[in-house]
Amino acid sequence: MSIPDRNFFEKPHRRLNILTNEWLQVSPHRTQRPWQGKEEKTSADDRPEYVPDCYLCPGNERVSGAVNPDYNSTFAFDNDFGALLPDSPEDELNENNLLIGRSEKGICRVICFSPQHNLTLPEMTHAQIEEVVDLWVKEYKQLGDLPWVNYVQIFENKGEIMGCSNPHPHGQIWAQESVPEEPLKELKQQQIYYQNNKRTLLGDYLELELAKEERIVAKNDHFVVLVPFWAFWPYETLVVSRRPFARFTDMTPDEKEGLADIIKKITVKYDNLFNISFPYSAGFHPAPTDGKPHPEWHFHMHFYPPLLRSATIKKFSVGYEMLGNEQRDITAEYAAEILRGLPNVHYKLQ
Ligand code: H2U
Ligand code: ZN
Repeated sequence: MSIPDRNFFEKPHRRLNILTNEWLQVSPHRTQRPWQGKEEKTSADDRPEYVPDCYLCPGNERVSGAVNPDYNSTFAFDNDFGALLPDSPEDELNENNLLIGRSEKGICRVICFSPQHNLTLPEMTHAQIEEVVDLWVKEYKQLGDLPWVNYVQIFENKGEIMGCSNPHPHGQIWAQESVPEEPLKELKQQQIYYQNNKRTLLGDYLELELAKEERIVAKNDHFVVLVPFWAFWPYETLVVSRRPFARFTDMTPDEKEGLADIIKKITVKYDNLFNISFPYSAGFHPAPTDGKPHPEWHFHMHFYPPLLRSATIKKFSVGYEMLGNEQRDITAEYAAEILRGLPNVHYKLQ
């Protein structure tokens, strides 16, 4: 097996996402193409600390009539409009193997990261982000311990462009019977690799990336953030634990601190990229909570930001991506170099 010269990476080529076993089309020569299409608006960030009609601010009434407590760090509650419900009646449908369906039970939670309406994760202190990490651990345990919950998906939609309904800093949790499609693909890939190698897929991948350095963005003693070789979104990153462990509940106190620190590092860099509060969907992939040991699973987090070349130009996932396959223009190496070079102090404080 030969290592191709740089020319290979400058011309159209494909890369394999080893976590999902799906191929990505990379077209680096296309970055020069002119843009006369849609430009997003950037909203001015002049939010006050407290907003009387925000349904997430402390002491306020939500749409359901429930009243938020006067919380002073984090706060979690059952989503008043949950996409999954715990009491869905159990049933199955199969007509001639053509119409196939199944009931699905679940619990949706909303978690407020801070009582302060105008904060975001990169603007919070390490100690404040650690409180959010502690809440994620607690929710993962409580929901995952329910005998019928087999996966706990924790995520954050940030920014209007990602469909976030409210700027108050918050995330969501969907806990359900089935393992959803994305972690299911990762489960299969990690199991195959572990069976063949007796080491985790992401452990070996991380070792290779640390030796090469070209896709590394930031690191601390417990976590590394990098642009994966197969990244689809322009500035997509992957946060990987240095120690292979599977669950939120496996983290040592030092690792929880490390997770808070690495989240601060990458989100500060993101905000500094275009000097805006940077939008993304981000979330964790811990092991399923199905009662099995999962030695193959390697805890990680994905950041999927939609912006391409400025605060107002979004990457569209349409056309070839919908009908053919995922595609990107700027290379993962270029994105990593840009992110790595950005300051570690938030642009508002520089
Ligand atoms: P997003 O901004 O990511 O959509 O999350 C906010 C969630 O808050 C959303 O799922 C819920 C919505 O259903 N919500 C409540 O539970 N109660 C409310 O009073 C308003 C919104
Ligand atoms: Zn608020």
